[in-house]
Amino acid sequence: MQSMHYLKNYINGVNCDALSGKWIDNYNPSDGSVYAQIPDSSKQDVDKAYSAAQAAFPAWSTTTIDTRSKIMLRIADLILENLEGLAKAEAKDNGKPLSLATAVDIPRASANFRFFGNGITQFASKAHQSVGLNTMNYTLKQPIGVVGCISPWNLPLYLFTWKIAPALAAGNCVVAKPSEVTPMTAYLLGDICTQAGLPAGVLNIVHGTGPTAGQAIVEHPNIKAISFTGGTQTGAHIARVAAPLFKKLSLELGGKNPNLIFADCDYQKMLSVTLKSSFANQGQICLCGSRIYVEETIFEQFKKDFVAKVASLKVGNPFDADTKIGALVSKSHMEKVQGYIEIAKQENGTILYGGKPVEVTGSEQGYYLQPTVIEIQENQCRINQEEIFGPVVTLMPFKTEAEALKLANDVKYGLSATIWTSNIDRTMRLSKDIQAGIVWVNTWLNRDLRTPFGGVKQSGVGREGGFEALNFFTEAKNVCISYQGNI
Ligand code: TXE
Repeated sequence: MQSMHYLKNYINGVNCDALSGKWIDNYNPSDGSVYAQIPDSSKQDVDKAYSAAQAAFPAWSTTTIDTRSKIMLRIADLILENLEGLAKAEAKDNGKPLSLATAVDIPRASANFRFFGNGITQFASKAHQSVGLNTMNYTLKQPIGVVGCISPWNLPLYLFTWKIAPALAAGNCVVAKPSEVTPMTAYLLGDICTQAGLPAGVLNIVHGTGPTAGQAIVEHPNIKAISFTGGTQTGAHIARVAAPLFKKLSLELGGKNPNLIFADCDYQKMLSVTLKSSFANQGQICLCGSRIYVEETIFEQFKKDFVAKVASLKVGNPFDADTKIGALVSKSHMEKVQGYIEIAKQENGTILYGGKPVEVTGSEQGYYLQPTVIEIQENQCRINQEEIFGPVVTLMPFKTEAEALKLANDVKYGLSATIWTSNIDRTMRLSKDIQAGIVWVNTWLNRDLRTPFGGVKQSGVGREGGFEALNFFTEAKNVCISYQGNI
């Protein structure tokens, strides 16, 4: 029998229980078992975390950049030193293949700290001399104070650290909440931060549900900025709660991203990358290309080749080396995704492959679903308009570039888009006109951390990444000094 893990909040550098003494079950999605309990934190725990952060702020915000940077880099190193354990914890908690957690999630969490640990040393303010008026302006980039970071379950440590690292590097103190569905690696990060020498209270991690612990962070009158990644509906709710409190908000929300495939593309490269952009992480990445549009002349060929490749993906236990598709994150999410497959049938979608749960031997109670490809008749059907966030893609042909663009933009989301073509003029035209924050051409999920990341329309507000993130986590204050004489 497996032993139960009891996770703790990390407040003021100390691991502690929720003040209420209440717990929430944490499931292993690969076999449906409850394997851990997490603190069911309330407003009182968030208040306690805030007080610790506020007390730590004067010292942390005046710590030299060199010292701050060294601590960030030490955290990055320690994450890598603990790669194996963290990757196993992530795979168990989330259901993603261990190979993916090992190759992508945990290295990227380390890279986030390394990037912002180095980045803060390059984050400079500007000076503007007004010649003739005899004034000199300079801009201070000051840390905001105590900020809130709320992250989702799909890329747990990857996205948690993507927020925390720039917030800390910029000199803020943080109250952070990971998703209650995948709390494990955030819990393990607390000890790593202590080992790295992060002073007590600078980072506080509060576990619990969104409507209780998450809402308490958003409602806290003195937590002055919120960086949130999650669903669009939750994002809209957070924006409503935060607006009267005049908080800075960064909202990275859902996506329903088009993948436009033209006949003149590098076909083999497109096929293998499209397989990844459709089903990586069980399709639970906001950047997945879940709407596939293919030029009519190659549509039948693509259908045949793509379905053959999809059929070769092994659905299995996350810990099996050859697993390409692990478990969905939770029972309720599995039911949501299956619900969309039923909707597809009512909408006269043709299921070209998949659509059924998979029983994995030895893990019969796990949440496994076949990768699913559905040919649709109309762009406006629900499965092509709503974020399913699972291993399900839609497929539709187009005749002209203009039609492809219209189909791509005919959706309420605008996070990313992928274009497959060898025509440079087409690339330039479409990249300009596609309504998205990120456009990939002949590639997917290629990320340079210096580049801006975020969406338009209902995919969010604000940009993360590079100096965009450091700008978000600082206030710009202009100082104008009048001087005598000519300089
Ligand atoms: O996300 P939520 P859920 C999409 C995806 C998914 C849907 C719902 O379509 O099916 O969202 O997923 C916290 N105040 N994405 O319900 O609720 C919550 O505890 C403050 C896309 O899991 O948005 C968690 O930490 N916080 C997405 C975080 O918000 C609140 C990734 C995200 O949870 C809160 C995940 C509240 N009132 C889901 N309510 C992406 N953009 O990548 C919840 N939370």
